[in-house]
Amino acid sequence: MVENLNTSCFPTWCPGCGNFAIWAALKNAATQAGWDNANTALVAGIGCHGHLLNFTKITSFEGLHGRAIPVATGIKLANTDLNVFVITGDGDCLGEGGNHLIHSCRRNHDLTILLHDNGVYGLTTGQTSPVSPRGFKSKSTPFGNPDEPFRPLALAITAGATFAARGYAGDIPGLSQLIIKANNHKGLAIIDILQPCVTFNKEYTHQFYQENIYHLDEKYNPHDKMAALAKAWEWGPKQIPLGILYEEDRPTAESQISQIVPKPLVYEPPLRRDISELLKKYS
Ligand SMILES: Cc1ncc(C[n+]2csc(CCOP(=O)(O)OP(=O)(O)O)c2C)c(N)n1
Ligand code: SF4
Ligand SMILES: [Mg+2]
Repeated sequence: MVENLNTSCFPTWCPGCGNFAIWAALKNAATQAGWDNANTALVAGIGCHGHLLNFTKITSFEGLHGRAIPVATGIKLANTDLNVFVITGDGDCLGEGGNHLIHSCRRNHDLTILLHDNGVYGLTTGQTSPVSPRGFKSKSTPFGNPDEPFRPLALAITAGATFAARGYAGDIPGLSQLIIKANNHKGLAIIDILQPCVTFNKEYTHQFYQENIYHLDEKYNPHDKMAALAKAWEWGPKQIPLGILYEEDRPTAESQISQIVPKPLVYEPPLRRDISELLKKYS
């Protein structure tokens, strides 16, 4: 049982930042599910979200901006026994790293993506991101964002994600359970986490979310792809659904690679080849 998942680093997030709650939810989930240094790896991109790695005592790797997913994919392919989490931001995952999101969903890699969705580039002081609303004023769009925002879960479901959910940083117990369910799912699981950036996003505030989110009820069927897509497109006054929007049972990428099915690659002895003749030829 994991007892203390805090490192000696004191969190540097702004007071009131939604990242604190996501961090707490992840630690709750890890404590309940028994994730630790030996069985779990966290991979982050660059952004305020990525600082979470510095404060959490679980094996981790901070990649380049937009490249968390390919690093996580490599770790999972090397050791399929690990729980592998991607800690990413809306800029990291949908802007610079958007192509990696699409293809990891298409291939159904067995990863859990926690998308810290604050609607801005927080770390670089609040530029407009692919999910910022149309008309959003920031340093990069001082006259208002002229572009339509992405709906991240609609993109993920269309690309082939087999688990798509939305959580809210203001609900730590609910988010903890969602994280456990996402990791239990075999295949590409993504949670779009509504995360207020109290410093740079004055539109998507706690008050905005509390007024506009609602929970999917028990009658909702998460196995109906078209219904899930309709839910993923919902965004408006009192119209932001939370919960598991989509769930599908489909073979993972890892389960279809014959070389790693019998046992994880990491347990194979290193393959030694004599390349002295080759070296002589080209030296
Ligand atoms: C290759 C590369 N491009 C751009 C940057 C600059 N950069 C660092 S973080 C960031 C955006 C972060 O936004 P997001 O992923 O939403 O994370 P947040 O800070 O909001 O958590 C950018 C553009 C970088 N570090 N590396
Ligand atoms: S800039 Fe925004 S996302 Fe970054 S730590 Fe501050 S409140 Fe959080
Ligand atoms: Mg962001």
